[in-house]
Amino acid sequence: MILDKRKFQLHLKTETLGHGFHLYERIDSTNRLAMEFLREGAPEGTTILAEQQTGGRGSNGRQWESLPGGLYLSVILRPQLMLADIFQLTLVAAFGVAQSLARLTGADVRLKWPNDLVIEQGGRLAKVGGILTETRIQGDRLAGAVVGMGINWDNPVPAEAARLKPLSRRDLDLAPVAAAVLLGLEESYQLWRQRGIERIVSGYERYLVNLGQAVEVPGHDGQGRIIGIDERGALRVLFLDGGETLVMPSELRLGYAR
Ligand code: BT5
Repeated sequence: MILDKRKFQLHLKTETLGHGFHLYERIDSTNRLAMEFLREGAPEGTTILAEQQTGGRGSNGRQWESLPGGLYLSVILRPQLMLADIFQLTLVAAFGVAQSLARLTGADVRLKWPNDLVIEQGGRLAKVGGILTETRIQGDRLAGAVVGMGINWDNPVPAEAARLKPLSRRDLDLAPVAAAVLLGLEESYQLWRQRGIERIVSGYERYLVNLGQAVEVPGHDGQGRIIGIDERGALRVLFLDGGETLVMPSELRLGYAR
C-alpha cells in the first residue's frame, strides 16, 4: 500500500476525525461510500481513505481524476446546521485544509472560490486540490454531511493542474499529509463551532486568491471587484457605483488566469 496505515495512525493528532477509518486500495468514490456509511449511522469523524478512485466525484456531476499517489479522503460530520447554511461546511474545510497544507509543506497553498485549493505557477493558478461536500437531508433538517477532499500529492494530474509534493519543503509521504489534512479540518470545524462562521470567513479570505479581482456578473452592467465572501459562501462583488451584489457558486465560475 502507498498509504501506510500504522504511519497514518502515528501521525494523527486529532481528537475525533480519522479515529474510525477505512482504507481502500481502490474504490469508486470515497464520498459515495461515506454517504452510505452516513446512512447506516456511522459516527462523526468516520473517515474513508482511498489510494485510487475509479469514479472520483467533483461538484455538479464533474469528475475528479484520482490516480495513485494522490490523497482521496472523505469525513463524516454531523453538525447542527440549517439547510440554507450547508455551504458553510465547504468553507470550513477549505480554510482548514489550505491552512494545514501550507503549514505542513511551506508551499503557498491558496483558495480559489469556492472550493479549489490552488498554487500560483508560471503566472497562472494551478489546481492542487478540491473539496466536495455532500449532505443527507431528512425532512427539513440536515441528518449529516460528508466532506470529501482530493489532494494532488504525487499522482499524475490533468493538464494545467499541479502536484504538491514537488513544492513541499519537507520530504513527506501520504501518511503525514493525510493526518495533517484531518487535523486542519478538525481545527477549523472546532473554531467554527466555538466561534462561529465569522472566524471562518475571515480565515478563508486570508487564503482567497480572488480578492481584488475584476469580474463580470451576469445581469449587472460593467465590471465589479471581488471584496470577499459572505457567511453562506457567496462572493461579494462591489461595483463602481458603490452597489454590492452577492453571487452564488452556481451563478459564476472564476477562471485560472492571473
Ligand atoms: C472539486 O470539484 O474540485 C471537488 C473534488 C473532490 C474530490 C474528492 S476526492 C475524495 C472525495 N471522493 C470523491 O469522489 N470526491 C472527493 P470541481 O470544483 O467540480 O472540480 C472538478 C474539475 O476539476 C474537473 O471538471 C476537472 O476540470 C478538474 N479536475 C479533475 N481532476 C482533477 C485533479 N486531480 N486535479 C486538478 N483538477 C482536476
